[in-house]
Amino acid sequence: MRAIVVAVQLPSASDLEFDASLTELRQLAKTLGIEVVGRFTQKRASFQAAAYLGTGKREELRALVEAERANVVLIDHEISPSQTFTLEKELGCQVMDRTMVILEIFHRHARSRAARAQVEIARLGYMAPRLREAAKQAGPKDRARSGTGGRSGGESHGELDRRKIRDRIAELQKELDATDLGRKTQRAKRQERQGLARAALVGYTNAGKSTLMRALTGNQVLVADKLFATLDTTVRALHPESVPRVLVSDTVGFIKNLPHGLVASFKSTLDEALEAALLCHVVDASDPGFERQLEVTEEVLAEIGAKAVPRLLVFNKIDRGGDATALRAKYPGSIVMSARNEADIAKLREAIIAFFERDLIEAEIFLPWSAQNRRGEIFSSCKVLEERADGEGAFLRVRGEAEAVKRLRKQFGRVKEK
Ligand SMILES: Nc1nc2c(ncn2[C@@H]2O[C@H](COP(=O)(O)OP(=O)(O)OP(=O)(O)O)[C@@H](O)[C@H]2O)c(=O)[nH]1
Ligand SMILES: [Mg+2]
Repeated sequence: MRAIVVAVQLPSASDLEFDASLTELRQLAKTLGIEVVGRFTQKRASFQAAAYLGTGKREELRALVEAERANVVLIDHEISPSQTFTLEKELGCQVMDRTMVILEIFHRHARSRAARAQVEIARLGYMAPRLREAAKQAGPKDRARSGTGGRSGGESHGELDRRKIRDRIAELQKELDATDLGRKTQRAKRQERQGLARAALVGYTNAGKSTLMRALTGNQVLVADKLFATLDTTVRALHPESVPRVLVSDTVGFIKNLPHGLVASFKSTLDEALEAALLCHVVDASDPGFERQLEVTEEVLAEIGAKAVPRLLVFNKIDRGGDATALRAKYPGSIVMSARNEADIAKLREAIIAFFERDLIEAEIFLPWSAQNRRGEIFSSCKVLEERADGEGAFLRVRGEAEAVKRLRKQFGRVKEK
């Protein structure tokens, strides 16, 4: 596929922002295996109502499409179904807007049943008005012709499609509920994880979340230099294990103008992760547009109700570029690092553990000689700082999560709190 990327620059968009967005669209295209052979832009006060670009510009673009033998035009905004149709007719090639490109990537990368169902729901929501437009464009002739099909009398094309889509979405929703992410299982899982220390890696797509997940947990999650490599949330404990034991989750990445349907449909996947007590917001410090990416991520987090969760800002890929000193000065408390550097990974790990250690308490537990077979319980739920023994048994000074220590205290009566 050969593509031309096209965008209207509105007065509200700075040159820097505008260029960064088009570069990103190129990357999105690359992720889909589309070769970008040209770039075409226009400055306008607003999008042209009928066809996004002005009349003269559409002529120019048509010539460029022909000259470059392009077979698709990628628009860096979400445009209406009728704008898409008009453009396709005039340009004589396929037209995909930014939303459709992103949906297509999600569609191709979705592996699990849950992710597939979520993406399809979003795609159907996007397609519905476009099918309606197609039916409208096809006109009454087509309507009469397809009227000979098995459709019950009186129903227009549009109505039928709408109903079909509604039914399919309901079906997918049911399927989604039945998967691992189904509400019941989810609730059970949540209960299981309640009281456990949990951190989630969040951030713009391609920032390095999965790479850090791998480094922190030893889990073989997919790392790839493409956008939206990760669609499913994975949860693993820090490895080697820490006290307290910390569960880390890797999540789907965000992007500017993330289609609304996608945000909504991925909310259930994200919800689980966002119940974390700590969000490690990973930022690609080597990207010149990192500040905008940081903002976008914060906007999406606010949109899905995670505004108040404590953050650990992680500036990654510093080996590729970026000004570490400036970042540290501007974002106090942040971590500036490279996933390629083991000492940096250790630093990140320590910062995560330190966050949860604040909630730990210390206590002394008495374990009589007769109960030595239960040592394992203590060692697995707390960190044993010190141990001494007398004629009756062992005294263990432990540090652990308040819940765990209280439970031990109940079980092993004679304890002194510190
Ligand atoms: N040079 C350099 N490359 C990195 C670093 N961290 C990650 N990468 C690379 O960046 C690319 C994206 O990494 P991922 O871990 O897949 O990014 P992600 O945030 O999970 O991306 P999505 O799942 O698509 O949202 C991969 O090619 C990684 O090898 C780093 O610190 N330095
Ligand atoms: Mg990833």
